[in-house]
Amino acid sequence: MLEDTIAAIATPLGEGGLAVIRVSGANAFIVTDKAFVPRGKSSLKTSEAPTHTLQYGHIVADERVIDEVLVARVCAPRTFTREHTAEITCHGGVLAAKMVLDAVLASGARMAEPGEFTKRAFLNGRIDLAQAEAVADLIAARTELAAAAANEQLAGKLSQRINEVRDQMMITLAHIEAHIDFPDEDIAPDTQAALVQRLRHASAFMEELLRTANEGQVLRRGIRAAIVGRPNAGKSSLLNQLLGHDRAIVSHIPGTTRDTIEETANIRGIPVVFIDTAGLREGTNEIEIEGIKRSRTSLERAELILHVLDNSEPLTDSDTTYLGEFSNKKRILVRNKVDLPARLDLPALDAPVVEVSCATRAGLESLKDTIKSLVWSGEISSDMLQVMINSRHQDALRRAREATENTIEAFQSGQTLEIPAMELRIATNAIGEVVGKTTTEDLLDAIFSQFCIGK
Ligand SMILES: Nc1nc2c(ncn2[C@@H]2O[C@H](COP(=O)(O)OP(=O)(O)OP(=O)(O)O)[C@@H](O)[C@H]2O)c(=O)[nH]1
Ligand SMILES: [Mg+2]
Repeated sequence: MLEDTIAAIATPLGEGGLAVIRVSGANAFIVTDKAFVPRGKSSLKTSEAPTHTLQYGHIVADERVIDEVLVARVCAPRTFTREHTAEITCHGGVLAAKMVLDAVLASGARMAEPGEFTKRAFLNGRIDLAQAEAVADLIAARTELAAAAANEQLAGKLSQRINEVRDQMMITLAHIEAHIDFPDEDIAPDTQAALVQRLRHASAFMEELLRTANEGQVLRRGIRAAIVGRPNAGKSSLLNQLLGHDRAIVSHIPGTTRDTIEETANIRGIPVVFIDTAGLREGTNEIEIEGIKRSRTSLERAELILHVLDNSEPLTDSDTTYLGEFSNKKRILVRNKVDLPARLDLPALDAPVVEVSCATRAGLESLKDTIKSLVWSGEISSDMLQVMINSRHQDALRRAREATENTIEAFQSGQTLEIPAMELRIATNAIGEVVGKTTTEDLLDAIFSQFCIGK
């Protein structure tokens, strides 16, 4: 598969000033030559141009000029894929880019699969698996913080630490295996103590990384926060204030919101998907009943609940019911309308209470702080950003840690050396999965198919 030359549009589909068609593979320049006619005195064919230069000319198909373009020639190995790469910059617009791509495909390139450029970068050893995943994270990042974390991973900070520990574990394994091969020599007690010490160190390191899993997930996926409460409490007003624009209809008529409305906001660097819902009550008509059903579904799927209460009205029986109902969820009680005379008597509950006014914007910043502190354990130190693991890493590290603990135990209970050796082999394989030292074709497919085409 690495033999053929692949091509794809690397820029988003849609209208834009420019679009880029990327061509990568051993024949990238031969393929491009067939579609590209240099123009002007100093322009050269792609195959004849010096590396890292731009050539001006036309893309031609069936002797017809399709577009006026600039072609970059970038020779292996100093490219993203480590293969010869031509990048054709043409006019933006879905049709122009598509016609240039078609011309390149007709000249002998194959349409790239999603993530195939990045996959080649991995297979050719330019980046490891954790870094490849960071490319996808970077594209998907919705906040600067998420992008910063992805950049650190792309730069290899996580990989570096993983590799250091894995190396230590491999040395230990080699040591044990040497003793299996020469059974006459026992491992000296102080050597064994040193080996155990090294494994303890590795295990503690994995434990530390595993602690970033939650934050890693939060940054990558964002969290879902449902805004619920009885009709007219000010849920839609709160959504609008948190988003900073008038997304949902607000009115004094109870039951305004029927359908659920979802939109992402950047809350202190964390992508939060806010879901405005229909006010909870015994529905009076078919549409409202359906709306309330949807509110309930959103509620179940949400990781956080913002329960909005009207500070200017006394608590009703249904409020009390809902307060009890949501008590098993991570939640914030939002006392809205504090600009009006207070008539709400809220019982003491085990949840943070924040007073806000959507009319004056009072309390909104402190609500954002509360949201952040609930979903983020501790401070977002720049140190943590370097190593925000994802769920695949989490799974691999859990297995690696467990096998490391088993190794220590087997050692200490004086089992024959085959047992700790076997456990330690499992552990090194598992930790190697993070950076792709141990992989399967299925795993690679699963990872790279999540990419967009052209990346
Ligand atoms: N004085 C005051 N009025 C508010 C405040 N927040 C919302 N309101 C008013 O309360 C009414 C209801 O607001 P909405 O945001 O539509 O309430 P909701 O909870 O989405 O209502 P439903 O969609 O019907 O369930 C509107 O007239 C808002 O202008 C506030 O902080 N202070
Ligand atoms: Mg509403």
